[in-house]
Amino acid sequence: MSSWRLVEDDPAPEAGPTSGAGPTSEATGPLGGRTERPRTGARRMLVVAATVLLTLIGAGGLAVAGTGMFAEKPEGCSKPDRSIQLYAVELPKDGTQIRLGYGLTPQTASYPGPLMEMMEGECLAITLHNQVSAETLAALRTDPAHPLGVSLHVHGVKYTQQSDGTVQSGSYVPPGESRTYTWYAQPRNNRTGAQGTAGYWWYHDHVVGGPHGTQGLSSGLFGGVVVRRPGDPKPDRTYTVVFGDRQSINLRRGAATDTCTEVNPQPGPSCLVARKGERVEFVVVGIGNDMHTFHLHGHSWADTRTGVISNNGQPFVDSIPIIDNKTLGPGDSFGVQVVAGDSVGPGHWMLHCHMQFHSDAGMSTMLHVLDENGNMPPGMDHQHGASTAGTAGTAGAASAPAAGGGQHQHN
Ligand SMILES: [Cu+2]
Repeated sequence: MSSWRLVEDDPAPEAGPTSGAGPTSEATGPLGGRTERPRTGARRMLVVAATVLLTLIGAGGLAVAGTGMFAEKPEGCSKPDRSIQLYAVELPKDGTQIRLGYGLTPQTASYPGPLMEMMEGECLAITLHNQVSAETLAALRTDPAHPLGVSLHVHGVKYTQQSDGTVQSGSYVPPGESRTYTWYAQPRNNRTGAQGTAGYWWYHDHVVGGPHGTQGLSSGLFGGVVVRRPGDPKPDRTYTVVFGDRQSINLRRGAATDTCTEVNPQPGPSCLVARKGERVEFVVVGIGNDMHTFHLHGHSWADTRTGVISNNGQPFVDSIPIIDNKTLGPGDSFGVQVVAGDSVGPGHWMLHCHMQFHSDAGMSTMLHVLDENGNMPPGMDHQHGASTAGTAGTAGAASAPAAGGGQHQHN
């Protein structure tokens, strides 16, 4: 059996007290154990004893992983507290764009995928079933030598390499197959210094199209993750809002970002709706190549882990900024909680990227805040167009006709 071995080199003792450049105080290795010192002058030396490891890289190679060479589950996670099934499926195309989605059932797959909610300390096993055809995955592939599959890669929580969701580690799922990924929401530990994992994160494919899952991301394989602590405020509703390339919100732009109907609007990735007084949570994620800013009209939040201040009896904490706009780069995620319509009332509240050419190109949607009974009071007109070129004038448009061009108007 091969192994990598990292040999920590001690400072050369005969070199004298003044000649040793660089840090010389590290008399012990990271684990406190003194090691044999090859006096090579190199501060560190990687020893590759054999090349068998290379044979582990590739399809099926890590099947040996469960045998104990690697721990399959992170420390403290010897047995999953909960198991769920997740399906990767192909969804109807958006124009010519292939769309994929994750779902707790194949029928409910969407982009973004389902919110993964965990409590700190919890260990979650997710079995991913790849129902996307080889043909579709091949169409998304940028390199004909790249393997076909989908995966599940998560940010923020703990996992071993077998749950990394990459080709490099062999932790992906070929078409028609399944694989179980294990996530551990490691709790804060003051004794060990572990910071904990509570917060807002996300998951995504890391395999479709190429080694970084770029085509999986741009096709819809992503979703939000929330790790809570006991005592965290519980939202009434959570929406995952993913800002991406081509001025997109959840891969949609313009009128497609808001498909709420006046009667019985169905909350979902393209319909953000709440009743006044409800605690609404947004899991905000950046994908792609662009910077964005997340702005919500009429509402503000604390720039903290949860978006709220745990005041412990102190009503004001001036060291924590209260904001209504937050910058988001690719791979970033954060969460906020707001009380819908608090002090501002029901209405159609814009939610948009504040990079002006993004919002002008259609990177803008609405949070529809109804009254406590679920009605929109009279006089709350709004309209939005299917603008992709920034040509639609919106000022003074309250009386514009509701028909045509993807425009609609709610009263
Ligand atoms: Cu933007």
